[in-house]
Amino acid sequence: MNITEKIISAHLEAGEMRAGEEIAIRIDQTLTQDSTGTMAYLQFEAMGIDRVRTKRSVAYIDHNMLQSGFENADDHKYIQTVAAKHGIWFSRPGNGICHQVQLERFSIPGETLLGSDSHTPTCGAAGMLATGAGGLDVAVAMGGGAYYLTMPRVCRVVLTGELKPMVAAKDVILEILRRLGVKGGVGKVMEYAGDGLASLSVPERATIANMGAELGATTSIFPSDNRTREFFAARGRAGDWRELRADPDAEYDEEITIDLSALHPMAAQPHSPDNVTEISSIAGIKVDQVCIGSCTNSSFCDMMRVAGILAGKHVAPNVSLTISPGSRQVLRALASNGALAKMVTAGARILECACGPCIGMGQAPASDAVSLRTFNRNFYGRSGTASAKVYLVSPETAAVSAVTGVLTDPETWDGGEPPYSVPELFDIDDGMLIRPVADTSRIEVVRGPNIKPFPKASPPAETLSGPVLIKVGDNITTDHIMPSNARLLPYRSNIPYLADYCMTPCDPLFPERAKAAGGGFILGGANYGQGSSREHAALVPLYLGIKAVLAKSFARIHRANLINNGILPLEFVSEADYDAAAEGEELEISSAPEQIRAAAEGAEVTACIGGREVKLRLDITERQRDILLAGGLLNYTREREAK
Ligand code: MIC
Ligand code: SF4
Repeated sequence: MNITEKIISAHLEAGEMRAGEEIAIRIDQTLTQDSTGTMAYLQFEAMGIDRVRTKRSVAYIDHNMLQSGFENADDHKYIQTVAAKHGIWFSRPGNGICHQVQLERFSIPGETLLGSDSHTPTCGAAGMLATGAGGLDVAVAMGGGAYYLTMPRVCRVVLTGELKPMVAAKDVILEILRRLGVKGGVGKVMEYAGDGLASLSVPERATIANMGAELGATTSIFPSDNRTREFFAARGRAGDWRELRADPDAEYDEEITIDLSALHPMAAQPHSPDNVTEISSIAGIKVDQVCIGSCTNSSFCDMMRVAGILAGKHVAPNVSLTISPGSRQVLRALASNGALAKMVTAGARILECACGPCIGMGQAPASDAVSLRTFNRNFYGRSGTASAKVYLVSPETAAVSAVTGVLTDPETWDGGEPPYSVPELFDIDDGMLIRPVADTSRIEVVRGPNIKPFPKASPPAETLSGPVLIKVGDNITTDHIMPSNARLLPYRSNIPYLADYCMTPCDPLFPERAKAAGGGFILGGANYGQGSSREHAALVPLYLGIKAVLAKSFARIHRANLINNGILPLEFVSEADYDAAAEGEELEISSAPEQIRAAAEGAEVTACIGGREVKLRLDITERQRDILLAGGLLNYTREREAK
């Protein structure tokens, strides 16, 4: 077996390990972060389960860190108390980015992890089967329920050779994105293998696993080998390590090979992570902002390379450089070995250990600015400045360019690759992690006024009808459907407030139109809903009365979020019907419950758009049929708990 099959077979609760079939796996660990966590815990509470039934569940605060009003602080308090009440670990604000901390402190090779964040696959770097999901799926897993997914195809990614100096792990994943594109990993696990692995540390593997999310992959996974053992030992966790490798005769559905020694520094140009080219072909662009950090590139190693490049240099006058170390452990190590002082002396603006600019929590660039970021997403408008041009690059490229003031190929940097050493044993301090306690009877869950009830789905009406409220193109992201920025993120537990911003990057009038019509339908292109796991991209449309989304195809997590919230994800059988449909046309799906039942048996769904009969696919399992008929996963789970 390959590694993916080994872990899945050890956790299989239902289904057969045949690519494309629905399977259910037992979840060992869960994680939530604050921007999706408030909703996930409200849903968990609604399920009426006292204490989590996983081996370990952790609640992080890392996204909504700017406290420009009471809202975020209230949400932090709610998450801290609700976590304590239900036996969940709590990572306090300041302790770091969820994926970085989870990898450092809690990852265990061979275990499963489900997180309410699309970059949960980061822990695949340590041999975990880690995947992102909507908050409701994570709530169910916290309650001990299995996680349902489509058995992925496994793509073996063979790494050969060794990276040249100043070429980074980021360039490896950018190369894969260049080759496969943002839909290239859909339905797949990217499983890494080959001689080249020996030269990649766990933090470097984490950069690659993290950004596998941008391929649309279910997850990415690395073997647990000597490099992994080193990583665990240095963090005082040798006891958590175990070896995990693919069998020599393991089979794979696909294979690609990357010769590490042939790679050069890359950049993903605006506005998509797969718009990749070699830096040398676009070098010289004047840079206004450089942001180093995020769950992709904020490890100790990343920071040490940056500090080494900045040492004795100064940031160019036209550049604002921000650095966010990924965790308090990283920050403490940088503070004690002097690297932090080098960064500060060079003129870097040090931010807290959090997502920060990656999710638009501050540091929005100037109008028309060029911003180089070591992050994973450069979707239109995500930085908080619509006219900004965001390039995704490695920490090496970012640091070198911050000094020169123009986009610079780090291979041309005089200084060469700065040497640094990794402590054999980090100075460990888990003082910002709060452990769960056994007796929770006296713990009060604190709910601030920003916590509003969330919309509940209901079983489908006999006839679903209404206007086509909007028609959008391919690769619409959840940042389009439910934008996130410093102004909106504080309202993640306030769906009525968020509703006024739904789809506004595509059309500012959408919310008004949806409200005036009392609901209707959304028409999308291919890969609709790519990007974030935010369930708000389904909850807010639910609140606005969206009954179904009709698209050419859907991204995995968003599709599951729609079903979980009782919204039909329908795919056009013929693209000509998508082409012909127009905003404003009336759409009707009659005998909806009956058609949903038939769809689970393989029948097509018939709709009428502007008087034309249109065939749609609703590719659902029997379980998904029952979820849709129950009016969403929460109703379905409650019914089953009651039984
Ligand atoms: C992101 O990177 O888009 C986020 C913010 O981490 C999201 C979660 C969210 O929308 O809250 C993700 O990747 O799932
Ligand atoms: Fe945070 Fe950015 Fe990572 Fe999302 S991608 S978890 S916003 S650092």
